[in-house]
Formats: sequence, C-alpha cells, structure tokens
Amino acid sequence: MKKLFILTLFLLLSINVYSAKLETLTDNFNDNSIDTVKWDAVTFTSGSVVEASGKLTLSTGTDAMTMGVLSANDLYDITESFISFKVIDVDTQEGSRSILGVTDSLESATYLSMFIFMSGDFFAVPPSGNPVGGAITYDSDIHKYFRIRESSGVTYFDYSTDGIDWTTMGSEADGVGNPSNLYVPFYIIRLSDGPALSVTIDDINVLPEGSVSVDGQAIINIL
Ligand SMILES: [Ca+2]
Repeated sequence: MKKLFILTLFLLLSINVYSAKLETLTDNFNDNSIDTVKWDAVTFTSGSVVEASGKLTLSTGTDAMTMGVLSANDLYDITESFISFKVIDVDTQEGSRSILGVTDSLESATYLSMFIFMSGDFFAVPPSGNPVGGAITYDSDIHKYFRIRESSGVTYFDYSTDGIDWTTMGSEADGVGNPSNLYVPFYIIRLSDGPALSVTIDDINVLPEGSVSVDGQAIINIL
C-alpha cells in the first residue's frame, strides 16, 4: 500500500512538473466553437476571436493596440517535438503585426520561437530574437503551412505549400531559456489607427496524409 501511495504521489507530481509534448496540441477548428479546454480566446478593446467555417480568425479593431489572441491553456514541451499550423490568410500591411509560435514567458522570454508576419513579409524568429532565413515576401498561395520543430537542442523553422514538402528557413540552438514549458500564443495586433486587420489560421498540428518531417523521420499527424 505504501508503494502504491508513493507511486501515485510520484505520478501526480510528474503531471505538475512535465508539460505534454507540443505535437499533442491539435485542433482543426471544424466544430465552429472554440475549444475552451485547449484554448483561451482573448480580445483587447474591439478585437475578436471567431471560429467559423472550419477555421479560426483573429481580428483587431480600428484603434491602435487592439488585438485578437488565441492562447493555449496549458504549457507544452517543444523538445524533440513540434508545432505546425496553416495560415489561410494574414494582413501584413504597415501597422499590422501577427505573431504565431511559442514562448516561455509572455512578458520577457528567454526562449521563444515564432513566425512574425509584418510589412508584407514573414520572418522566423528563434530564441536569440534575431530572425533566421531573412525576410520572405508573404504570398498566401505559396506560404500555407508553417512549422517550428526542436531536435537535439536546435530549433528549426519550416514552411510548405502543401504540408508535405517543406522548406527550412533556418535554425538556431535553443539557448538559455526553458523550451520544456512553453506558452502557445497566436495573435494579431494593430500598431496604429486604421482599418481592422485579421489573420485566419487552421489545422494546428494537423497535416495532410503523406507529410513527413524534413529529416525524413516520423510521419506526423495525418488527417
Ligand atoms: Ca479546419
């Protein structure tokens, strides 16, 4: 009985200490209702977060600093894991900034890995904060799937048109932060007054059949 008690205590403590692998956070947004077990949807001032027509749209208002935010309720572990998502469309004009990815702090991150869409381009931003792979002009017909993955202490950034064949933008060592307990925020913010802006995403960690990782290893989360 004592052993059972100790084992139970160990398991309970383990649940509190270790985050689930990031690849286990999945959503196809097909039930047109935000899954509040997985996600916290937040709007600031006149922004909005809407799951409809099988996808999720985050929007700003027309005032500066308005935003729409979808953030995972739990923390996740990216080590030897990954997150992929589909960007159906995103406003990238001046005054718009969309940030999709993971971070160990919402205030002052020591580990972060994010895609940022701004000024007509998108960037892969690794833990150092210095983009890898340069600026790529965003084209919604070409840049549909995005993925951040970690392997052996290195974080990689990939994009794909079909979710099957991937292009690696760049990579960087994880650095000093904690990649095992990460927030997963997706948000769009309007930096100055102007028309409302939006980003529409889908298929968090859901990829078409036939998709394999860039290094040819595991087949991941097929439809
Ligand atoms: Ca969907």
